[in-house]
Amino acid sequence: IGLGRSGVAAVELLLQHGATVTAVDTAESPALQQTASALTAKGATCHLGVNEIPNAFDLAVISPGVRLDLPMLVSLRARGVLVLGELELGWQFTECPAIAITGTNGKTTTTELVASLLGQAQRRTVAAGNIGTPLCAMADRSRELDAVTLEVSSFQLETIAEFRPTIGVLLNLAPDHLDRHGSMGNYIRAKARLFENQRLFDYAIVQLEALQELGKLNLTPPSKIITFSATDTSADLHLDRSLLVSRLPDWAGPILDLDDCSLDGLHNVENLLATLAVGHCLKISVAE
Ligand code: UMA
Repeated sequence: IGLGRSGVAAVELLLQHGATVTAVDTAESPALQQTASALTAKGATCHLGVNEIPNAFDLAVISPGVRLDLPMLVSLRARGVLVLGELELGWQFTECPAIAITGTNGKTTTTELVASLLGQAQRRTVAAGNIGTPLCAMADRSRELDAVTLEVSSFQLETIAEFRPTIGVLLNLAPDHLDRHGSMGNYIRAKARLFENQRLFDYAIVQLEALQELGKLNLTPPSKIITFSATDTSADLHLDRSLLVSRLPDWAGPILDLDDCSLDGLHNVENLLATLAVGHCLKISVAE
């Protein structure tokens, strides 16, 4: 449901794997008609401008922009149809570990930083997800990667089932998309789903202030937690005057002097701290 970038990628992935696919969009426009023609040529059945799906289905895959209370979805659920988001579908075809980054601000920058860090250390990765390339569009190529670096939104996290990043990063939490989620609590609950399938040996890299918010809702990640903060020196990775400092037992001491870098704003300090923490989890050494 939804024929934007995510929906098209999901339809193409399902067709490639032999599924019978009906693609629908509640809107109708010349651009959507072009998209529908291209998908029809590949074997999908497309319906534009519809509010109901007559056929019987085993699975409905929804685009992140589709609200869960869309009447068509409510009726599919009532008919017992399994509803998954595009990210979850992509994950089920992904054959490499995921590093997933979420948070209200800085997701795209940090996803780019992490992908660039991996690239410089000769680790094969692709930046995908909310950043622009849907996971479904590259899942079939994921076997060749060391990890996929995913920017993940609260919309995408709302409809996961088994998605489990080996490293999950939560940058910060501020009110956002409340029209969709209804309340700050629901928004935080959606963001916290990043960690819900993690195992004890996975990593959760979380801004200290955001971790406190998760704690209030009993949503503390079940995995190994590394905290960071640009304003609280009790975090594992923190800012002390101009120094980025680690207090992790196996990486204790100053990491970087910001006086030697051109980096503006505490938000960018936190994006960098989170990226450095990812590098630490992946055992990327400075020499690499
Ligand atoms: N649609 C319906 N019914 C609905 C709602 C939408 O049929 O009730 C249809 C629209 O008519 C449209 C299509 O769905 O044809 C659009 O789907 P979409 O809104 O999910 O957009 P995509 O093009 O698939 O892009 C999505 C993400 N969009 C959203 O989450 C809103 C893109 O994030 C993402 O880059 C892309 O998948 C690839 O993964 C954009 C975004 O704004 C950048 N994200 C939000 C944010 O960053 O704050 C969450």
